[in-house]
Amino acid sequence: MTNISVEDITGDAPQQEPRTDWKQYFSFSTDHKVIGIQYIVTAFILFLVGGIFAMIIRGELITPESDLVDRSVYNAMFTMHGTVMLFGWTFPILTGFANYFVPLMIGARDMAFPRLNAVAFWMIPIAAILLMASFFVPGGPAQAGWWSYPPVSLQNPTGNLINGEVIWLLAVAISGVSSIMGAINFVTTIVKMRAPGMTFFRTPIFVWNVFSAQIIQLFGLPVLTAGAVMLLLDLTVGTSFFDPTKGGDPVLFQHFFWFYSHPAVYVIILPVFGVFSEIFPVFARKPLFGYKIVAISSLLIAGVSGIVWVHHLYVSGTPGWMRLFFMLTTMFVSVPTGIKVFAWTATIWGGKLRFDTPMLFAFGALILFVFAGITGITLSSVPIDVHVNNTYYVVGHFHYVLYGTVTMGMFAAIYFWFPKMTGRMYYEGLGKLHFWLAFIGTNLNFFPMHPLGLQGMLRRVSSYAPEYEFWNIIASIGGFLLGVSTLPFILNMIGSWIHGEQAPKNPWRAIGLEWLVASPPPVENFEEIPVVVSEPYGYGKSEPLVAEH
Ligand code: HEM
Ligand SMILES: [Cu+2]
Repeated sequence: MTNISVEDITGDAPQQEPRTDWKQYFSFSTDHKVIGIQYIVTAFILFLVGGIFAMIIRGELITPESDLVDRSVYNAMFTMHGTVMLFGWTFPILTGFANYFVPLMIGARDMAFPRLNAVAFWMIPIAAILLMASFFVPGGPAQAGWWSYPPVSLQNPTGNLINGEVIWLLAVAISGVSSIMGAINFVTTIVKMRAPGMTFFRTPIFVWNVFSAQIIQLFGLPVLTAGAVMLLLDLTVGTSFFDPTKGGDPVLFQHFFWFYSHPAVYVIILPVFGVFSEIFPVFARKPLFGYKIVAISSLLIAGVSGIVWVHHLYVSGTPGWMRLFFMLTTMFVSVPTGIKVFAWTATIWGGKLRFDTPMLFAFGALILFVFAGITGITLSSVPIDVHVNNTYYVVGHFHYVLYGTVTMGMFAAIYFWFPKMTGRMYYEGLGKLHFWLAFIGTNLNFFPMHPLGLQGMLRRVSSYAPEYEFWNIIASIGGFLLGVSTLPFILNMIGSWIHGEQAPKNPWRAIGLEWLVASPPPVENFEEIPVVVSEPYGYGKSEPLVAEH
């Protein structure tokens, strides 16, 4: 291994980093930091693509009639919107941050398997291009929703072998294989490559949460992949696993699908909880309240998440005893989750709060998450879910999770770590503008979906009864506001990356190994592998984090 010291790279002034040549970001690099940024930028581009689909959906729904796009185009829009947002935005951006920061946070020079890491990344743009190509095949993209339930997904109106649904299944399978590779890499890295002294109970919560999330990937993804392959066989070679007209069982697919896809929600949200746990102590200048319990609660969430999936099948002819069992397990998940919310509140409580953009986003996301949690508990209850299943109430609930918490949480992470990753400061004013547009837009867009759902407006429809018009107009205004909110963000990121002020090593005066190295970190991260001597989050305490040498 070549030993490049910080000075070799930075010269005399440690902050005058030579920039990573932009061409590197288009190469098969095995550096976890390059790969991290490749993931993050790719994910953001796909976020914009998914956002354009969302704008078309909201444009259609501003009037009760189906007038903007054809109904089958509308079906394709919500299918592609959900698919791109989940498989193109949330998973890849989280993998991006995990890639960049897990090795730095645990004191490693790279991931355990750098080449596997690069292969896993490059599968994402391939899957994305494949998915977009489905716009150009006869019949257009898949239209069966992001969960692709048979028998709808088994209809093949054009009769072609290459059709939107087949392409959709291939793209999802590629992204699944990429995630399995990632999971093997993260779990190995976290178990094997921690610096001396970095015991599990000295590891930052972000790392704990990536670990918990990746364990879910390991046990869940093979099940989804099996279900997808069986569906692909039904669709192409005429097997009948799920085709009711040939004796198959469509509900079986729902089990395959949700056995993974419910836990997948925690794969997405756990790293966001990790980001909260990193940001709140820094901006409150207090240690994370109940560090060990917060850490353990992540593993508990991962464990329990494996036995809740049937809450998506309450109305699929599920027997009563099963509905009762899964209602109770689902409600139980709120216990470790509640512990975390309590710990963050206690961390913030009485702290010397500073509301820089990362904190604004994290704090706003926490508020929106509490709201999402409350509607989530209502949905776990069988009688309520039977009433609102397949209505906009559900869409409202999960957007408070996926936009309000996950997407806002990811913006918090971007602002928090932007100085570290680029060596530049972002513009605070633009950051705050972005926050307020996004926070107001989220509520305007997604709150109205709750009354709409309770009144009975179904999801996945392009026309609706005129009495639903009022709330839909509000929601569309909120949607367009969210679209607009990305403009100051894009401007800020591009502008600051090129012209921003030089960032110091540790602009937030945060405690953690990643803040001990230059911004951006040198190729090999640490000149000398640090020796960790204390727990993380020692704000207000005097003990050092690493041994002096
Ligand atoms: C500007 C932001 C957004 C707007 C305006 C928006 C709007 C919508 C609407 C109106 C639907 C329901 C479509 C229908 O049932 O007819 C929907 C579905 C969905 N959205 Fe979003 N959304 C946004 C952001 C996001 C984000 C960030 C995610 C995930 C990270 C996401 C994930 C989903 C999923 C999974 C579905 C379900 C698709 C399906 O029914 O198969 N959305 N969105
Ligand atoms: Cu679920």
